[in-house]
Amino acid sequence: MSIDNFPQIDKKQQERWEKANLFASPKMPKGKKFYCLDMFPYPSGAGLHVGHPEGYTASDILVRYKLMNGYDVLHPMGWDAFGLPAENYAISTGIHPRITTHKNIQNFKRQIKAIGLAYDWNREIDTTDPKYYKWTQWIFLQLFKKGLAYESTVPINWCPSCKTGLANEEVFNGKCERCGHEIERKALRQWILRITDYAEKLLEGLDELDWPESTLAMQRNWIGKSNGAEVTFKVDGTDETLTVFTTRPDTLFGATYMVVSPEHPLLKKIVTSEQQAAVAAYQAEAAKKSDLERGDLNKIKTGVFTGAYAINPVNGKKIPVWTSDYVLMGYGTGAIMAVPAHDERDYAFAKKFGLEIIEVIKSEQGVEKEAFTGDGELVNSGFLNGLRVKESKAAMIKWLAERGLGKAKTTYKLRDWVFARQRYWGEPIPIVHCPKCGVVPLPESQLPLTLPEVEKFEPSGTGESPLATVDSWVNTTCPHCGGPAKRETNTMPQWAGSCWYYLRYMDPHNDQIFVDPAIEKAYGPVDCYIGGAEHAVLHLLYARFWHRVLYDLGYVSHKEPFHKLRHQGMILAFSYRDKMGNYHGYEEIDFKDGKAYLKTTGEELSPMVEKMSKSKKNVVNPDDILTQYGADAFRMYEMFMGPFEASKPWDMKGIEGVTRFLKRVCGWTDTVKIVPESDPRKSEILKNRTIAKVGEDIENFRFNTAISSLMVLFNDISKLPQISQDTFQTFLKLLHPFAPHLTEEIWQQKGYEGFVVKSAWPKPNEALMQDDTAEIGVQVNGKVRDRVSVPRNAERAEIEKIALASPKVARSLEGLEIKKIIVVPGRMVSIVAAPKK
Ligand code: ANZ
Ligand code: ZN
Ligand code: ZN
Repeated sequence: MSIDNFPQIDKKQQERWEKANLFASPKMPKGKKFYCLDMFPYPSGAGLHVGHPEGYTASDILVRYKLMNGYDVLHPMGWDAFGLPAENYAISTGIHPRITTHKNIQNFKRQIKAIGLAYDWNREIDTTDPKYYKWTQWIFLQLFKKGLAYESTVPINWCPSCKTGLANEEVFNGKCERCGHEIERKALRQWILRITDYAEKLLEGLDELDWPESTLAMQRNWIGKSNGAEVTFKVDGTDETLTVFTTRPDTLFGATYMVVSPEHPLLKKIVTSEQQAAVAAYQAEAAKKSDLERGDLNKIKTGVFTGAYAINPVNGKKIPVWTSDYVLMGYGTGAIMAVPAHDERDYAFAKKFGLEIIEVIKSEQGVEKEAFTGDGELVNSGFLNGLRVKESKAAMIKWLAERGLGKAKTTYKLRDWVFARQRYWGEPIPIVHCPKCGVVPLPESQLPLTLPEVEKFEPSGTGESPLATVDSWVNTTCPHCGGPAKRETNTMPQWAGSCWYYLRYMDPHNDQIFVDPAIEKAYGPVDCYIGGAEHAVLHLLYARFWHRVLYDLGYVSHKEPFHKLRHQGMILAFSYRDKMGNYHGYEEIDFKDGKAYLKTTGEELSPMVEKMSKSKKNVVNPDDILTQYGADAFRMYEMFMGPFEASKPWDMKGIEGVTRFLKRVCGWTDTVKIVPESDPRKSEILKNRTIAKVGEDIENFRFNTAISSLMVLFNDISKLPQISQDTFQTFLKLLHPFAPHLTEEIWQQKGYEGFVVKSAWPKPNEALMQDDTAEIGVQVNGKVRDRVSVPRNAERAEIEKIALASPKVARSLEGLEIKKIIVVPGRMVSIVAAPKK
C-alpha cells in the first residue's frame, strides 16, 4: 500500500475530518481552554499569497498540539472584508463591492481549506455582513454614549488619491499608508474617537502582555508619555500669560526666549503693531506645511519675533517671544520656553537668530558648539546650584507650585482617532442629524443600519461620501422629535470591524448581544494571536482601545484582548535569471541537486533573493504547490524555511527536500515491522528526548528546529530492523501537527482507532531521557581505533576493561606490548604500546 499521492490523501482526509466535525469548539469550554487566533485576512482579488499560510500553519500546529494535550480549543477564521480595493474595483468596473467581496471570500476559503487547517468553520464571520456590523455599530453607540465619540471640524490628513481622510496611524512619513500619495491637510467635519482618554490605560496594559519587545516599544512610543511641568510666564506690559509644557523644568534659569506656535490663539493679542505684518506672513507660510515637515524633518529653523516680551518667573528676566513652526499647536500647550544651551532645536534657532545662550547644566564639552542634553550639576541657577538634573526637576516644580506659577504635568503624543471615511464600502455610522435636536444616535432597535444601493461608487472628492447622493436613504426622521432629519453619510474606517471580531468568534450566532458574557469569560482572552508586524500601532492599538472601553462598561471580563502575540516574518523568494539577465518562472525550471536549470536549453540559472513580484516571475501561488506537492509538504516547508519571525526566501529546492522526507516516511511505513517489545536503549533515549524537544519547540514557535529533530529521530528509527508500536505511534503523533494528512492516513491504514489529532500527545519518560552512558574514543599510540560506550559513573579499571575488550582495539594491539594506559574519564582512553621484545 504505497502512499505517495499526497494531493489525493489531502482530499480524502479533509473530507473525513469535515464529516467527523473534528474541529468544532464546544459552545462553552469545560476544562483547560486555548484560544488561538489568526489575524483574519482582507479577501483580495489576488487570492492567498504564500505569506498568509505561514502564520496560519503556525497557529494550526499549536492548535493540534493543544488538542492532543486535552485543551478545548477555539480556532476560528473569517474575513476583514470592508476596504478600498473592492470599492476601487467597483469604481472602475461598476460591479458592486458586495459581489466582488463574496467571490473573493469563496476563493480564499477554498484555498485555506486546501491546506487542511483545523478551523471551526461554523464560526466564520464576515465584517461586511449586516448581522456582524450591526454589533460594530452597536459598539460605536456605546462609545458615543460614553462621550468617546464626538464630531468636530478639524484639519485632518487627507489623501487626494484615495479621496478620504486618514487617521494619524495611517500616515507614514507624510504619505498615505494605502497608496503612498503625499498627504494634505484639509479641514473636514469628522467623527473622532477619544482614544486619548485611554492613553494611560493603554500604556499600563502593555506591562502584562507576552508580546514581542519591538511591538511593545512601538506602542509605548506611539502613546508617547512625557512627564514634566507646566510653567506660566507673564507677558510684559499686558495682563496676558503664556503657559508652556516642559520636560525640563530644571533648566528654567536657562530659558532665554519663548516660542509660540503660529496657530497659537494668544499670538494676535501679544504681537506688536510693528511686527504684525511679518507675523501674519509667517503664519500663512506655516499653514501649508504638514506636522511632519514642521517636526522631525524640520532641519532649517525659521521664525519671526512677535515684538512682545515675557517675564521668566524664576528670575524676573525679560525674554523675547518669537513664533516658529517648530512648535506645534497640537502638543503640550503650543508654546515653549526655549533653553538653547540644553535643547538641540532651541540651540539651532538661537544660533540662527543670535539669541542668548546660558549654560545651566555643567558639562565637559561646554555649550560652545552644541547643546548639552545629558545629566550633570546645575550652575547659574540660584537655589538649584549644585543639584543634579533629577533633583532639580522636583525642586523647581515644588518652588513653582508653592507660588502658583506652575505644576507637575504629564502629556501624551497620542492623538484622538479620526474615525470617519468619505467612502462607500464601510459600516454606516448610526447617527442622525436633526435641525432641532442636533446629533441624535440611532436607537439600538434600528440596527443594523444597512448600506443603501448606490449607482456610483465614486467619492465626490469634495469630502462627501457617495452615500450623500442617495436622497431616499439620507432623508429620514429624527428618532428623537420625529421631524425631518438627515443621516450621517460618512462611513467607519476599515479598522472598525477588526476591533472586536475576536469577541464575536466566541459566540458568533448570538442575536441578542455581541457576545454572551459567560462565554466571553470562559473563552477570553485570546491566548495566542498570530499575524504581521505591520499592525503594531494600527489594528493592535485600536482593538486594545475598544476592548478596554468594553471592559470599563462591564461587557468583557479581561482588560486586554490578546495575551500572547507573535509575528511571522516576511516571505521573500528566489528569482532566477539566465545569462542575458532575463527572469524565468518556476514552471520553466528543473531543480536538480540543489541547482536550477532552464528546461528548454539546460542552461544553469543564477538565483537571487527578492521580494515576490510578477515582473521577477517569482510569485509563488499556493494552489500550484498544493496540487503538485500536497498540503503537508507545503506546511512543513513553510515552517522549515527558517525561524518563524525572520524574513526568509521561498525556495523551490527546499520544498523538494521536505517532499523527499515525507516520501521516505511513506516508504518506511509500508515495510516496517511493528512489534510489541521496546526498542534498543539508544533509540528509546532519542525518542523521549525528541518528545520533550518537539513539545517545547512548538510552544516557543521554534517549528524549524522541531522538524529537524523529527528528521533526526526518523533517521534513527528507520534503520531499526523492527520497531515497537509505541515508538511508531509516537513518531506519527509528533509529526502530526506538521503533516496532518499523511499521519492521519497512515494511522487509518494501520487500523489504529480514531484520529491522531484525537489521541494523547506522548509524555516523555524522564528516566529515559538521561543517557547514563558516554561514548569515548580509544587511542592506540595516538591514533583513534574505536569508540566505546561506558557507564558514566564507571571506575577507571572498568573503563580500561571495556576499552581493551573492543575487537578493533585488540586488533591494533596485535604484536604489541602495553606500556601504559591513560584514562581521561568521560573523554578518552589512550594506550601506549611498544613492539614485544
Ligand atoms: C524646555 C526644555 C529644555 C525642553 C531642554 C527640552 C530640553 P517630549 O519629550 O517629546 O515630550 N515642546 C513642548 N511642547 C512643544 C510643542 N508643542 N512643539 C514642539 N516642542 C514642544 O518633548 C517635550 C519638550 O519639547 C519640552 O521640554 C519642550 O522643550 C518641547 F533642555 O522645554 B522643553
Ligand atoms: Zn491614498
Ligand atoms: Zn429631532
